[in-house]
Amino acid sequence: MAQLEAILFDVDGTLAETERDGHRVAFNMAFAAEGLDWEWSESLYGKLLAVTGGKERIRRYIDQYLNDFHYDGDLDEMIKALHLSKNGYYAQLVEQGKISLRPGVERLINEARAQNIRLAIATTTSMENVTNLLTGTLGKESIEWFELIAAGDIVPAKKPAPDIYFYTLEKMQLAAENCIAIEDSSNGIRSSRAADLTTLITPSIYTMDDDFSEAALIVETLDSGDVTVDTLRQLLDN
Ligand code: XBP
Ligand code: MG
Repeated sequence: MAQLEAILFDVDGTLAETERDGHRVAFNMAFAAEGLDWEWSESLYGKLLAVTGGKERIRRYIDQYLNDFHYDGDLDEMIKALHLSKNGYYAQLVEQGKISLRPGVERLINEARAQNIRLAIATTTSMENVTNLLTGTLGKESIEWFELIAAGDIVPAKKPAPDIYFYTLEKMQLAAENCIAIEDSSNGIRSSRAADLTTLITPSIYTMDDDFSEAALIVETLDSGDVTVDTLRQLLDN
């Protein structure tokens, strides 16, 4: 019988509703600071979320929505700088307390720690966004609660590719059958399932209508679904 050894958390949409009022707002702040008249509305951002990774998302926007855009310099460098600036604004928003954890996240983390379940983060977002979010919501020491934070460009292919989960399992010397992934999106569950991980879904604002047919369990939030460590153990047994 499989034993629950570790919980692997996605970040954006899963730990917190970061996209609409966090990353999106920060992208717009970075565009304005650069003198660009780009403005990502809530609905446009929903479409752009099909692309994972902030740098990749900016590039998709330029390719798909800005037919007349021409940049004389190195576009890769320009995107990199914009993205860095955006992450700076995101950090400010987190610091100002504009983003809080979703219901039940802190409770489940505490419960898992009390039972010596290993914890990790497997995300597409940049490392600094993860550490800023953890510090801003759970306190600085919480970074140590996670044995591994696998983030951003650490793997070449972002979700929905399974690379970030393969990387996490390998680094932690874990078998997929002994872990649960917690995700909020179809890109996330495609990634976790391709790595053979039993996956619990808590849909977020932008992902309510995603395809979650591969989920072991779908709950509105960890609290409303009464998700405990024992719930996760039962999912592995099924
Ligand atoms: C979500 C993402 C990220 C964020 C923005 O990843 O796709 O790109 O939207 O963060 P996950 P960056 O749900 O796996 O955490 O700008 O740092 O990419
Ligand atoms: Mg997510």
